[in-house]
This record gives sequence, structure tokens and C-alpha cells, in this order.
Amino acid sequence: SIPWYPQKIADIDQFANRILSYGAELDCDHPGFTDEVYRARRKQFADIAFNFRHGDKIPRIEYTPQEIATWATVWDALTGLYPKYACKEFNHIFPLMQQNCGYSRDNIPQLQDVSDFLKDCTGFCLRPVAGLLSSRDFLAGLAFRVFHSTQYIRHHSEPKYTPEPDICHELLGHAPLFADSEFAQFSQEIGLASLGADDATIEKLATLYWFTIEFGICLQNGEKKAYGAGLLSSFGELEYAVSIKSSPDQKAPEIESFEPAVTSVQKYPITEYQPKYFLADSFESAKNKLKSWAATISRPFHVRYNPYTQRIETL
Ligand code: H2B
Ligand code: FE
Repeated sequence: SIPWYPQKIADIDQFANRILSYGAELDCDHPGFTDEVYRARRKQFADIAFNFRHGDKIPRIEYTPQEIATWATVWDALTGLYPKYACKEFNHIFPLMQQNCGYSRDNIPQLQDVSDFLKDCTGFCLRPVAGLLSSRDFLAGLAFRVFHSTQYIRHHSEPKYTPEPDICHELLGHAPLFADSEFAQFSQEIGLASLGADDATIEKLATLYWFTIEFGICLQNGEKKAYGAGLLSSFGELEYAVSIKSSPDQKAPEIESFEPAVTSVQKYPITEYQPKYFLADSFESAKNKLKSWAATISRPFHVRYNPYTQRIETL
């Protein structure tokens, strides 16, 4: 039998309470575990996400001075690296977000403003989420050009570390490239391939997501540049992934060409720097490779997205 999948965009409302980890609860090794104030704050964000329904405006948050200071620390660490290490599409869009949706060192942008900006560029939108979703649910969102985004910020005690996605990772790492049309299409293709797929295929697609949207690098004018959000939101790994080895004792990662059939079965660690990255020639080439590979997956039906009705048409 075919696993359930959303047929229309409002069906995504059914994911809201299917959180795998960290909603309002924190693990004992989380930097905020013993901080009652932080935990209460996280509960507020979890409630917003649980109560959100498709079509609602995302509630605006008044971030505290302490939260804004954490954002500013992350901002300072990363924005100096983007000109040198981020891909050209990211560097084109980032200033537009400063002009249009509240990005600045001293302001944490509102998810609704970022969502409106993305909608205008590519039709992508953001949806608040309380914690990690299953790969199946998370990828299904992409089929509708919906990106699930956390709204809370990491704990102030460790501004350069977070064991889970937070608003710095979402807004600095992920959001800008959803304004790029080729990247948006690439992301939606992964999502469409996931609908009704068997568990083994979901795992492959989650791996492809990992090595592209999360840790992807691409070649631009003969230089490696980052486009993955895990790199664009980590000042240490960003430099490690794309810079040329600067000293003999600095370990250099392995680089392989992005090939869905190979990349989709690559194992990876999640708590340390990646030992291997996959290099794409361009978003367009990655998208075409992905589409050809996805066409080889056997599914007893075809899906097509109708943007006018925001429904999946099953053929
Ligand atoms: N859930 C949430 N809330 N954010 C993510 O970035 C995320 C997720 N990533 N679930 C998914 C899993 C990703 O690691 C792949 C698709 O499994
Ligand atoms: Fe991410």
C-alpha cells in the first residue's frame, strides 16, 4: 500500500504535532536544559507552531535583548565569511533580504516577513515548526514549496553551537536560497519524489537533501563555494568545506562530484564536520541530474504539482 501523503497544501496542518524530538522538551545535554526561563520561552514557540494553520499569518515575536545579542554574535561570525565562501546566488540575495525583510545585525527577522519575501520571489513560504519532523513529513512540505522553520533561537550560553535547527540556521542558512528560482525548483523536486515513496527511497532522498540543501558545495569560476545551509550557518565548517588546505596538518575533506545514484547512498556523520562533500556544477545541473535519477525510482503513479490549486495531481 502507498504511504499517506498530503494532496493539498492545507493537509500539511496534519504534521504540526508529529514532532520527533525537542518540541518544548530539551535533552539533558542541551545547553538550555537547566534554564527554566529558556524552557518556558521554548514552550511559547512550540505552542505557536502547534496552533498554526495553513493560511494564518505567522505570529510576530518580540525577541528579547539577550536573544538579539545571540543573533548578533552569529551574524558577526558569519557575514564576514560570505563574500569569500558563499555561492554567488546567496551573495546576490543576502543584501536583498536586508533591504526587504528585516535582516540586520540588530534585528531577528520575522518569519512572516521572510515568508512574504520568498513568496514574491519563487512562491516558497515558511511555516513555523516546533522541532524536528520525520524526513517523510519534512520532504513532503518541499513538494508544496513549504519550508518548515523553527522560530526560537539557540541558548545564549553557546552562541556558536546548537544541537538542533534554530532561527539562525533557518534564516541565515536556508532562507536566502529559496529566493533563487533554480534552487527552489531543485528543492521542490526532492519533495515531489518523496510523496508516497517507500521508506528506502525516503532515506535516499533525505541523504540527497543532506548533501545538497544542507551541505552542498558548487563550483563557480573554478572555485568551490558553499550553498548548503549547514555550511552557511556554521562559521567553522564553512571555511573547512571550501577553502584550500592552508597548512599541512589541517585535514582537508574529500570532494566528489554530485551524482544522485552515488550521493544518495553515502553514509554521513551528523555531529562532526563532514568528511566528504559533493560538488555540483550548478543548481540547474543538480536539478536535472536529480530529475533523471528520480525518474528511475519505481512508484506505481506519477505526481505533478498544480500551482494554481496548490494540489498534487496523481497520474
Ligand atoms: N525537521 C525540521 N523541523 N527541520 C529540518 O531542518 C529537518 C527536519 N530536516 N526533519 C530534515 C528532517 C532532514 O534532516 C532530512 C530531510 O531528513
Ligand atoms: Fe537545515
